[in-house]
Amino acid sequence: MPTVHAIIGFGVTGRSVARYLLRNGIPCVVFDTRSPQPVAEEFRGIEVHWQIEQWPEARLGECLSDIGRLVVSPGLPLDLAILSVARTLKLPIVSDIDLFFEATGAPVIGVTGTNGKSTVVSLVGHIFNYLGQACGVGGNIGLAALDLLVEPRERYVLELSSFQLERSAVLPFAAATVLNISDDHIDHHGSMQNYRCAKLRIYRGAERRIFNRGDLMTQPHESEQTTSFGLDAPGDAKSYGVVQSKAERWITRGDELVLPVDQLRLKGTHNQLNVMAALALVDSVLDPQDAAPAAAQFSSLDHRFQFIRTLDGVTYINDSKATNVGATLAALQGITPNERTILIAGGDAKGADLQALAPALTESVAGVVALGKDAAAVSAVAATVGVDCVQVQDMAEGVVAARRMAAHADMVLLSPACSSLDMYRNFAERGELFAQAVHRLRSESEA
Ligand code: UMA
Ligand code: ADP
Repeated sequence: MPTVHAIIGFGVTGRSVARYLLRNGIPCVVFDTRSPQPVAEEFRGIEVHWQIEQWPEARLGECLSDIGRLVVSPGLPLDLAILSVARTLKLPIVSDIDLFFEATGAPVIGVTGTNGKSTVVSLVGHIFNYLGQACGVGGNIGLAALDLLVEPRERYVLELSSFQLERSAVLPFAAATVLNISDDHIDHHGSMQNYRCAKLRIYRGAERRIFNRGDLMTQPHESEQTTSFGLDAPGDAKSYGVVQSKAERWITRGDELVLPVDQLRLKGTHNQLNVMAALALVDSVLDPQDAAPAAAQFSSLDHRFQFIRTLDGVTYINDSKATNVGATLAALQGITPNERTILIAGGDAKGADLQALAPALTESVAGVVALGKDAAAVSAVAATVGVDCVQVQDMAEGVVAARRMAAHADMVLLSPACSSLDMYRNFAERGELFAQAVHRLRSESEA
Protein backbone atom coordinates (compact mmCIF):
# COMPACT_ATOMS: atom_id res chain seq x y z
CA MET A 1 0.00 0.00 0.00
CA PRO A 2 1.46 3.43 -0.93
CA THR A 3 1.80 5.87 1.97
CA VAL A 4 -1.09 8.34 2.20
CA HIS A 5 0.29 11.90 2.15
CA ALA A 6 -1.26 14.96 3.80
CA ILE A 7 -0.58 18.14 1.82
CA ILE A 8 -0.61 21.13 4.15
CA GLY A 9 -1.41 24.31 2.22
CA PHE A 10 -2.97 24.33 -1.25
CA GLY A 11 -1.09 27.20 -2.93
CA VAL A 12 1.44 26.90 -5.77
CA THR A 13 3.52 24.38 -3.79
CA GLY A 14 0.60 22.32 -2.47
CA ARG A 15 -0.89 22.01 -5.93
CA SER A 16 2.47 20.92 -7.40
CA VAL A 17 2.73 18.25 -4.68
CA ALA A 18 -0.82 17.05 -5.45
CA ARG A 19 0.00 16.83 -9.18
CA TYR A 20 3.20 14.89 -8.44
CA LEU A 21 1.41 12.42 -6.15
CA LEU A 22 -1.44 11.98 -8.65
CA ARG A 23 1.09 11.31 -11.46
CA ASN A 24 2.64 8.61 -9.30
CA GLY A 25 -0.59 7.06 -8.05
CA ILE A 26 0.12 8.04 -4.43
CA PRO A 27 -3.04 8.85 -2.41
CA CYS A 28 -3.29 12.23 -0.67
CA VAL A 29 -5.53 14.53 1.34
CA VAL A 30 -5.23 18.33 1.38
CA PHE A 31 -5.55 20.66 4.39
CA ASP A 32 -5.63 24.46 4.12
CA THR A 33 -6.29 27.18 6.68
CA ARG A 34 -8.15 29.47 4.28
CA SER A 35 -11.86 29.77 3.38
CA PRO A 36 -13.07 27.28 0.77
CA GLN A 37 -11.90 28.06 -2.76
CA PRO A 38 -12.82 26.46 -6.09
CA VAL A 39 -10.71 23.34 -6.76
CA ALA A 40 -9.45 22.79 -10.33
CA GLU A 41 -10.73 19.84 -12.36
CA GLU A 42 -7.27 18.19 -12.32
CA PHE A 43 -7.63 17.65 -8.54
CA ARG A 44 -11.09 16.09 -8.73
CA GLY A 45 -11.09 13.07 -6.46
CA ILE A 46 -8.72 14.58 -3.86
CA GLU A 47 -10.36 15.42 -0.54
CA VAL A 48 -9.66 19.07 0.43
CA HIS A 49 -10.30 20.30 3.98
CA TRP A 50 -10.50 24.09 4.44
CA GLN A 51 -10.28 26.38 7.50
CA ILE A 52 -8.40 23.78 9.52
CA GLU A 53 -7.27 26.39 12.05
CA GLN A 54 -10.83 26.27 13.38
CA TRP A 55 -10.69 22.51 13.97
CA PRO A 56 -10.22 21.06 17.46
CA GLU A 57 -7.06 18.95 17.94
CA ALA A 58 -9.11 15.75 18.31
CA ARG A 59 -10.55 16.20 14.81
CA LEU A 60 -7.09 16.93 13.38
CA GLY A 61 -5.74 13.78 15.07
CA GLU A 62 -8.60 11.69 13.65
CA CYS A 63 -7.96 12.97 10.12
CA LEU A 64 -4.24 12.20 10.42
CA SER A 65 -4.84 8.64 11.66
CA ASP A 66 -4.24 6.98 8.27
CA ILE A 67 -1.62 9.48 7.05
CA GLY A 68 1.99 8.32 6.53
CA ARG A 69 3.66 11.73 6.22
CA LEU A 70 2.93 15.43 5.77
CA VAL A 71 4.23 17.77 3.08
CA VAL A 72 4.14 21.33 4.41
CA SER A 73 4.04 24.48 2.22
CA PRO A 74 6.71 27.15 2.74
CA GLY A 75 4.34 30.03 3.57
CA LEU A 76 2.77 28.33 6.60
CA PRO A 77 3.98 28.85 10.17
CA LEU A 78 5.58 25.75 11.68
CA ASP A 79 3.58 26.10 14.91
CA LEU A 80 0.31 25.35 13.14
CA ALA A 81 -1.89 23.02 15.26
CA ILE A 82 -2.00 20.30 12.59
CA LEU A 83 1.81 20.14 12.59
CA SER A 84 1.94 19.93 16.41
CA VAL A 85 -0.57 17.05 16.28
CA ALA A 86 1.52 15.34 13.57
CA ARG A 87 4.66 15.69 15.74
CA THR A 88 2.79 14.11 18.67
CA LEU A 89 1.82 11.23 16.39
CA LYS A 90 5.52 11.01 15.29
CA LEU A 91 4.60 11.54 11.64
CA PRO A 92 7.39 12.75 9.37
CA ILE A 93 6.96 16.32 8.08
CA VAL A 94 8.77 17.04 4.80
CA SER A 95 8.92 19.73 2.11
CA ASP A 96 8.23 19.67 -1.62
CA ILE A 97 12.02 19.96 -2.08
CA ASP A 98 12.54 16.70 -0.16
CA LEU A 99 10.06 15.00 -2.53
CA PHE A 100 11.88 16.55 -5.50
CA PHE A 101 15.17 14.92 -4.49
CA GLU A 102 13.42 11.58 -3.89
CA ALA A 103 12.03 11.78 -7.42
CA THR A 104 15.13 12.67 -9.44
CA GLY A 105 18.67 11.39 -9.70
CA ALA A 106 19.71 14.31 -11.95
CA PRO A 107 22.30 16.78 -10.62
CA VAL A 108 20.71 19.75 -8.86
CA ILE A 109 22.27 23.14 -8.12
CA GLY A 110 20.81 25.09 -5.18
CA VAL A 111 20.81 28.87 -4.77
CA THR A 112 19.76 30.88 -1.74
CA GLY A 113 20.59 34.29 -0.27
CA THR A 114 18.69 37.43 0.59
CA ASN A 115 19.07 38.97 -2.88
CA GLY A 116 20.05 37.86 -6.37
CA LYS A 117 18.57 34.33 -6.21
CA SER A 118 16.26 34.70 -9.22
CA THR A 119 18.97 36.43 -11.25
CA VAL A 120 21.50 33.68 -10.47
CA VAL A 121 19.20 30.69 -11.08
CA SER A 122 18.04 32.23 -14.36
CA LEU A 123 21.65 32.90 -15.34
CA VAL A 124 22.77 29.37 -14.47
CA GLY A 125 19.85 27.94 -16.49
CA HIS A 126 20.70 30.26 -19.37
CA ILE A 127 24.38 29.20 -19.39
CA PHE A 128 23.53 25.48 -19.49
CA ASN A 129 20.79 25.86 -22.08
CA TYR A 130 22.99 28.14 -24.24
CA LEU A 131 25.62 25.41 -24.27
CA GLY A 132 23.09 22.73 -25.19
CA GLN A 133 22.63 21.10 -21.76
CA ALA A 134 18.92 21.08 -20.92
CA CYS A 135 18.50 22.63 -17.47
CA GLY A 136 15.19 23.12 -15.62
CA VAL A 137 14.89 26.31 -13.53
CA GLY A 138 12.39 26.49 -10.67
CA GLY A 139 11.66 26.62 -6.95
CA ASN A 140 10.98 29.88 -5.13
CA ILE A 141 11.37 31.77 -8.43
CA GLY A 142 7.82 30.67 -9.26
CA LEU A 143 7.64 27.30 -11.04
CA ALA A 144 7.36 24.88 -8.12
CA ALA A 145 10.20 22.33 -8.07
CA LEU A 146 7.96 19.27 -8.54
CA ASP A 147 6.27 20.81 -11.60
CA LEU A 148 9.71 20.84 -13.27
CA LEU A 149 9.62 17.05 -13.34
CA VAL A 150 6.67 17.00 -15.75
CA GLU A 151 9.26 17.56 -18.50
CA PRO A 152 12.43 15.92 -17.15
CA ARG A 153 15.76 17.66 -17.87
CA GLU A 154 19.42 16.62 -17.71
CA ARG A 155 19.93 18.84 -14.67
CA TYR A 156 18.13 21.40 -12.52
CA VAL A 157 18.81 24.64 -10.70
CA LEU A 158 16.54 25.52 -7.78
CA GLU A 159 15.97 28.82 -6.02
CA LEU A 160 15.42 28.11 -2.31
CA SER A 161 13.92 30.46 0.25
CA SER A 162 14.81 30.33 3.93
CA PHE A 163 11.29 28.93 4.49
CA GLN A 164 11.90 26.01 2.13
CA LEU A 165 15.32 25.31 3.62
CA GLU A 166 14.17 25.37 7.25
CA ARG A 167 11.62 22.61 6.52
CA SER A 168 13.81 20.38 4.30
CA ALA A 169 16.12 17.52 5.27
CA VAL A 170 19.80 17.32 4.21
CA LEU A 171 19.69 17.99 0.46
CA PRO A 172 22.31 16.42 -1.86
CA PHE A 173 23.03 19.39 -4.12
CA ALA A 174 25.78 19.03 -6.75
CA ALA A 175 26.70 22.63 -5.83
CA ALA A 176 25.08 25.17 -3.54
CA THR A 177 25.52 28.83 -2.72
CA VAL A 178 24.36 31.44 -0.21
CA LEU A 179 24.79 34.65 -2.22
CA ASN A 180 24.49 37.19 0.61
CA ILE A 181 22.64 37.66 3.88
CA SER A 182 21.02 40.86 5.06
CA ASP A 183 18.00 41.84 7.11
CA ASP A 184 14.84 40.15 5.74
CA HIS A 185 11.94 37.95 6.92
CA ILE A 186 12.82 38.68 10.56
CA ASP A 187 9.09 38.76 11.31
CA HIS A 188 9.02 35.03 10.48
CA HIS A 189 12.45 33.86 11.74
CA GLY A 190 12.57 35.99 14.90
CA SER A 191 16.27 36.92 14.58
CA MET A 192 19.07 37.34 12.05
CA GLN A 193 20.76 34.33 13.59
CA ASN A 194 17.76 32.07 12.93
CA TYR A 195 17.43 33.46 9.41
CA ARG A 196 21.12 32.78 8.72
CA CYS A 197 20.87 29.24 10.20
CA ALA A 198 17.97 28.48 7.83
CA LYS A 199 19.98 29.74 4.83
CA LEU A 200 23.18 27.84 5.73
CA ARG A 201 21.23 24.57 5.77
CA ILE A 202 21.67 24.57 1.97
CA TYR A 203 25.35 23.59 2.39
CA ARG A 204 24.80 20.51 4.58
CA GLY A 205 24.60 17.82 1.88
CA ALA A 206 26.21 19.79 -0.96
CA GLU A 207 29.13 18.36 -2.90
CA ARG A 208 30.50 21.89 -3.56
CA ARG A 209 29.87 24.97 -1.41
CA ILE A 210 30.23 28.43 -2.92
CA PHE A 211 30.16 31.49 -0.69
CA ASN A 212 30.59 35.26 -0.89
CA ARG A 213 33.89 36.14 0.84
CA GLY A 214 32.78 39.79 1.12
CA ASP A 215 29.87 38.66 3.30
CA LEU A 216 31.15 36.30 5.96
CA MET A 217 27.58 35.48 7.05
CA THR A 218 27.46 33.30 3.90
CA GLN A 219 30.52 31.23 4.87
CA PRO A 220 29.70 27.54 5.43
CA HIS A 221 30.45 25.83 8.75
CA GLU A 222 31.89 22.95 6.69
CA SER A 223 35.44 23.60 5.48
CA GLU A 224 35.65 20.95 2.71
CA GLN A 225 34.84 21.62 -0.93
CA THR A 226 34.40 25.36 -0.52
CA THR A 227 35.03 28.00 -3.17
CA SER A 228 34.46 31.73 -2.84
CA PHE A 229 33.64 34.73 -4.97
CA GLY A 230 34.16 38.40 -4.21
CA LEU A 231 34.95 41.81 -5.66
CA ASP A 232 38.63 41.62 -4.66
CA ALA A 233 41.35 39.46 -6.25
CA PRO A 234 40.78 35.74 -5.62
CA GLY A 235 43.04 34.18 -3.01
CA ASP A 236 43.30 30.73 -4.63
CA ALA A 237 43.14 29.07 -8.03
CA LYS A 238 39.52 27.88 -7.75
CA SER A 239 37.95 31.09 -6.41
CA TYR A 240 36.50 33.96 -8.42
CA GLY A 241 37.29 37.66 -8.12
CA VAL A 242 37.72 40.92 -10.01
CA VAL A 243 41.13 42.30 -11.04
CA GLN A 244 42.43 45.18 -13.14
CA SER A 245 44.38 43.97 -16.16
CA LYS A 246 45.83 46.72 -18.35
CA ALA A 247 42.93 49.11 -19.00
CA GLU A 248 40.13 46.67 -18.16
CA ARG A 249 38.53 45.12 -15.11
CA TRP A 250 38.17 41.36 -15.45
CA ILE A 251 36.33 38.58 -13.68
CA THR A 252 38.98 35.94 -12.98
CA ARG A 253 39.16 32.41 -11.63
CA GLY A 254 42.41 32.36 -9.67
CA ASP A 255 44.73 34.24 -12.00
CA GLU A 256 42.94 33.11 -15.18
CA LEU A 257 41.19 36.02 -16.95
CA VAL A 258 37.62 34.92 -17.68
CA LEU A 259 35.41 37.86 -18.70
CA PRO A 260 35.85 41.65 -18.98
CA VAL A 261 33.35 43.36 -16.66
CA ASP A 262 32.45 45.90 -19.38
CA GLN A 263 31.15 43.08 -21.57
CA LEU A 264 28.42 42.19 -19.07
CA ARG A 265 24.92 43.28 -19.97
CA LEU A 266 24.01 42.94 -16.27
CA LYS A 267 25.03 46.20 -14.61
CA GLY A 268 26.23 47.04 -11.09
CA THR A 269 28.78 45.46 -8.76
CA HIS A 270 26.05 43.26 -7.20
CA ASN A 271 25.55 41.71 -10.62
CA GLN A 272 29.31 41.06 -10.96
CA LEU A 273 28.94 39.01 -7.78
CA ASN A 274 25.92 37.23 -9.26
CA VAL A 275 27.87 36.36 -12.43
CA MET A 276 30.82 35.02 -10.42
CA ALA A 277 28.49 32.89 -8.32
CA ALA A 278 26.88 31.46 -11.46
CA LEU A 279 30.26 30.68 -13.06
CA ALA A 280 31.44 28.99 -9.86
CA LEU A 281 28.23 26.94 -9.62
CA VAL A 282 28.63 25.53 -13.13
CA ASP A 283 32.40 25.16 -13.27
CA SER A 284 32.64 21.49 -12.28
CA VAL A 285 30.70 20.81 -15.50
CA LEU A 286 31.55 23.74 -17.79
CA ASP A 287 34.85 25.48 -18.41
CA PRO A 288 34.43 29.15 -17.38
CA GLN A 289 35.89 30.18 -20.76
CA ASP A 290 32.91 28.43 -22.42
CA ALA A 291 30.36 29.70 -19.89
CA ALA A 292 31.58 33.34 -20.01
CA PRO A 293 30.09 34.35 -23.41
CA ALA A 294 26.68 33.03 -22.29
CA ALA A 295 26.95 34.95 -19.00
CA ALA A 296 27.97 38.15 -20.81
CA GLN A 297 24.86 38.26 -23.00
CA PHE A 298 22.36 37.63 -20.17
CA SER A 299 20.34 40.77 -19.36
CA SER A 300 18.37 41.72 -16.27
CA LEU A 301 15.01 40.15 -15.42
CA ASP A 302 11.90 42.35 -15.31
CA HIS A 303 11.42 44.41 -12.09
CA ARG A 304 15.16 44.23 -11.23
CA PHE A 305 16.66 47.67 -11.97
CA GLN A 306 14.72 47.58 -15.24
CA PHE A 307 14.82 50.61 -17.56
CA ILE A 308 11.27 51.84 -18.35
CA ARG A 309 11.63 55.15 -20.15
CA THR A 310 13.46 58.46 -20.37
CA LEU A 311 11.19 61.53 -20.32
CA ASP A 312 12.34 65.15 -20.27
CA GLY A 313 15.85 64.02 -19.33
CA VAL A 314 14.70 61.85 -16.40
CA THR A 315 15.22 58.06 -16.54
CA TYR A 316 12.55 55.90 -14.86
CA ILE A 317 13.77 52.60 -13.38
CA ASN A 318 11.59 49.77 -12.04
CA ASP A 319 13.32 47.87 -9.23
CA SER A 320 10.07 46.62 -7.64
CA LYS A 321 11.76 43.30 -6.73
CA ALA A 322 13.83 45.22 -4.15
CA THR A 323 11.74 43.92 -1.25
CA ASN A 324 14.38 44.51 1.44
CA VAL A 325 16.95 47.11 2.44
CA GLY A 326 19.91 45.16 0.96
CA ALA A 327 18.42 45.19 -2.53
CA THR A 328 17.65 48.93 -2.39
CA LEU A 329 21.18 49.64 -1.14
CA ALA A 330 22.56 47.64 -4.10
CA ALA A 331 20.47 49.77 -6.48
CA LEU A 332 21.55 53.06 -4.86
CA GLN A 333 25.20 51.99 -4.71
CA GLY A 334 25.09 51.24 -8.44
CA ILE A 335 24.15 54.82 -9.27
CA THR A 336 27.05 57.08 -10.24
CA PRO A 337 27.78 59.59 -7.45
CA ASN A 338 26.81 62.73 -9.38
CA GLU A 339 23.41 61.34 -10.48
CA ARG A 340 20.46 62.77 -8.52
CA THR A 341 17.70 60.29 -7.82
CA ILE A 342 14.11 60.45 -6.59
CA LEU A 343 13.43 57.23 -4.71
CA ILE A 344 9.96 55.69 -4.43
CA ALA A 345 9.99 53.36 -1.43
CA GLY A 346 7.74 51.73 1.17
CA GLY A 347 5.37 48.82 1.61
CA ASP A 348 5.70 46.19 4.33
CA ALA A 349 9.20 46.33 5.86
CA LYS A 350 8.69 42.88 7.45
CA GLY A 351 10.17 44.07 10.73
CA ALA A 352 13.43 45.36 9.19
CA ASP A 353 15.21 48.50 10.38
CA LEU A 354 14.93 50.97 7.48
CA GLN A 355 17.46 53.30 9.11
CA ALA A 356 20.18 51.31 7.31
CA LEU A 357 19.12 53.23 4.17
CA ALA A 358 20.17 56.58 5.65
CA PRO A 359 23.81 56.81 4.39
CA ALA A 360 22.79 55.86 0.84
CA LEU A 361 19.99 58.46 0.89
CA THR A 362 22.49 61.14 1.88
CA GLU A 363 24.82 60.07 -0.90
CA SER A 364 22.55 59.93 -3.94
CA VAL A 365 18.90 60.69 -3.21
CA ALA A 366 17.42 64.15 -3.83
CA GLY A 367 13.88 63.28 -2.73
CA VAL A 368 11.78 60.39 -1.45
CA VAL A 369 8.20 59.38 -2.22
CA ALA A 370 6.87 57.06 0.49
CA LEU A 371 3.90 54.72 0.25
CA GLY A 372 2.36 51.67 1.90
CA LYS A 373 2.11 50.32 5.42
CA ASP A 374 5.56 51.54 6.45
CA ALA A 375 5.45 54.91 4.64
CA ALA A 376 5.87 56.74 7.94
CA ALA A 377 9.05 54.76 8.72
CA VAL A 378 10.46 55.64 5.27
CA SER A 379 9.61 59.32 5.87
CA ALA A 380 11.31 59.18 9.25
CA VAL A 381 14.56 57.91 7.70
CA ALA A 382 14.46 60.66 5.05
CA ALA A 383 13.89 63.24 7.81
CA THR A 384 16.95 62.06 9.78
CA VAL A 385 19.21 62.88 6.81
CA GLY A 386 17.33 66.02 5.72
CA VAL A 387 16.03 64.63 2.41
CA ASP A 388 12.59 65.89 1.22
CA CYS A 389 9.85 63.27 1.45
CA VAL A 390 6.19 63.15 0.47
CA GLN A 391 3.75 60.40 1.45
CA VAL A 392 1.27 59.16 -1.17
CA GLN A 393 -1.68 56.75 -1.23
CA ASP A 394 -0.93 54.74 -4.38
CA MET A 395 1.54 54.21 -7.21
CA ALA A 396 -0.18 56.53 -9.72
CA GLU A 397 -0.01 59.39 -7.22
CA GLY A 398 3.56 58.36 -6.34
CA VAL A 399 4.81 58.56 -9.92
CA VAL A 400 3.23 62.00 -10.44
CA ALA A 401 4.77 63.23 -7.16
CA ALA A 402 8.18 61.78 -8.10
CA ARG A 403 8.04 63.46 -11.50
CA ARG A 404 7.29 66.81 -9.83
CA MET A 405 10.25 66.36 -7.44
CA ALA A 406 12.47 65.21 -10.31
CA ALA A 407 12.49 68.59 -12.05
CA HIS A 408 16.22 68.82 -11.36
CA ALA A 409 17.03 65.11 -11.02
CA ASP A 410 18.31 62.46 -13.41
CA MET A 411 16.40 59.40 -12.28
CA VAL A 412 13.17 58.21 -10.67
CA LEU A 413 13.82 54.86 -9.05
CA LEU A 414 11.13 52.55 -7.69
CA SER A 415 13.18 50.45 -5.25
CA PRO A 416 10.85 50.01 -2.26
CA ALA A 417 13.06 48.17 0.33
CA CYS A 418 9.78 46.57 1.40
CA SER A 419 7.49 43.77 0.33
CA SER A 420 4.49 44.70 -1.83
CA LEU A 421 1.92 42.46 -0.16
CA ASP A 422 0.28 45.20 1.92
CA MET A 423 -0.98 46.87 -1.30
CA TYR A 424 -0.45 44.56 -4.27
CA ARG A 425 -0.76 40.92 -5.28
CA ASN A 426 3.02 40.73 -5.62
CA PHE A 427 6.12 42.72 -6.64
CA ALA A 428 5.28 42.18 -10.33
CA GLU A 429 1.89 43.89 -10.00
CA ARG A 430 3.57 46.79 -8.15
CA GLY A 431 6.20 47.10 -10.90
CA GLU A 432 3.62 46.93 -13.68
CA LEU A 433 1.50 49.68 -12.08
CA PHE A 434 4.66 51.79 -11.81
CA ALA A 435 5.50 51.23 -15.49
CA GLN A 436 1.91 52.01 -16.55
CA ALA A 437 1.92 55.25 -14.54
CA VAL A 438 5.28 56.21 -16.06
CA HIS A 439 3.98 55.58 -19.58
CA ARG A 440 0.96 57.80 -18.84
CA LEU A 441 3.23 60.80 -18.11
CA ARG A 442 3.29 63.34 -20.93
CA SER A 443 6.40 65.20 -22.01
CA GLU A 444 6.65 68.89 -21.06
CA SER A 445 6.86 69.64 -24.79
CA GLU A 446 3.40 68.05 -25.29
CA ALA A 447 1.81 69.95 -22.37
N1 UMA B 1 -1.53 30.29 3.24
C1 UMA B 1 -2.49 30.23 4.19
N2 UMA B 1 -3.03 29.02 4.49
C2 UMA B 1 -2.64 27.89 3.87
C3 UMA B 1 -1.66 27.94 2.89
C4 UMA B 1 -1.12 29.16 2.60
O1 UMA B 1 -2.87 31.25 4.77
O2 UMA B 1 -3.17 26.82 4.23
C5 UMA B 1 -0.91 31.58 2.93
C6 UMA B 1 0.51 31.66 3.46
O3 UMA B 1 0.57 32.09 4.78
C7 UMA B 1 1.13 32.65 2.50
C8 UMA B 1 0.40 32.36 1.19
O4 UMA B 1 -0.79 31.71 1.53
O5 UMA B 1 0.85 33.97 2.88
C9 UMA B 1 1.22 31.48 0.24
O6 UMA B 1 1.74 30.39 0.99
P1 UMA B 1 2.14 29.00 0.30
O7 UMA B 1 2.99 28.27 1.23
O8 UMA B 1 0.92 28.34 -0.22
O9 UMA B 1 3.01 29.54 -0.91
P2 UMA B 1 2.98 29.00 -2.40
O10 UMA B 1 1.81 29.56 -3.12
O11 UMA B 1 3.16 27.55 -2.38
O12 UMA B 1 4.29 29.73 -2.99
C10 UMA B 1 5.56 29.31 -2.47
C11 UMA B 1 6.42 30.54 -2.32
N3 UMA B 1 5.75 31.49 -1.41
C12 UMA B 1 6.13 31.57 -0.14
O13 UMA B 1 7.02 30.92 0.34
C13 UMA B 1 5.36 32.55 0.71
C14 UMA B 1 6.63 31.20 -3.68
O14 UMA B 1 7.59 32.22 -3.54
C15 UMA B 1 7.22 30.17 -4.64
O15 UMA B 1 7.31 30.76 -5.93
C16 UMA B 1 6.33 28.94 -4.70
O16 UMA B 1 6.15 28.40 -3.37
C17 UMA B 1 6.95 27.83 -5.56
O17 UMA B 1 8.13 27.33 -4.99
C18 UMA B 1 7.07 33.57 -3.53
C19 UMA B 1 7.61 34.32 -2.34
O18 UMA B 1 7.10 35.40 -2.04
C20 UMA B 1 7.56 34.28 -4.80
N4 UMA B 1 8.63 33.81 -1.62
C21 UMA B 1 9.22 34.50 -0.51
C22 UMA B 1 10.34 35.44 -0.99
O19 UMA B 1 10.88 35.21 -2.09
O20 UMA B 1 10.68 36.38 -0.24
C23 UMA B 1 9.85 33.48 0.44
P1 ADP C 1 15.79 37.35 -5.22
O1 ADP C 1 15.25 36.25 -6.06
O2 ADP C 1 16.77 36.88 -4.19
O3 ADP C 1 14.75 38.26 -4.68
P2 ADP C 1 16.47 38.92 -7.60
O4 ADP C 1 17.50 38.47 -8.55
O5 ADP C 1 15.04 38.77 -8.00
O6 ADP C 1 16.73 38.22 -6.20
O7 ADP C 1 16.72 40.44 -7.22
C1 ADP C 1 15.96 41.05 -6.19
C2 ADP C 1 16.44 42.46 -5.93
O8 ADP C 1 17.76 42.42 -5.43
C3 ADP C 1 16.48 43.35 -7.17
O9 ADP C 1 16.15 44.64 -6.72
C4 ADP C 1 17.93 43.27 -7.61
O10 ADP C 1 18.36 44.43 -8.31
C5 ADP C 1 18.67 43.12 -6.27
N1 ADP C 1 19.86 42.28 -6.34
C6 ADP C 1 20.16 41.32 -7.26
N2 ADP C 1 21.33 40.72 -6.95
C7 ADP C 1 21.77 41.29 -5.80
C8 ADP C 1 22.91 41.09 -4.98
N3 ADP C 1 23.83 40.18 -5.28
N4 ADP C 1 23.03 41.87 -3.87
C9 ADP C 1 22.11 42.78 -3.54
N5 ADP C 1 21.01 43.04 -4.30
C10 ADP C 1 20.84 42.29 -5.41
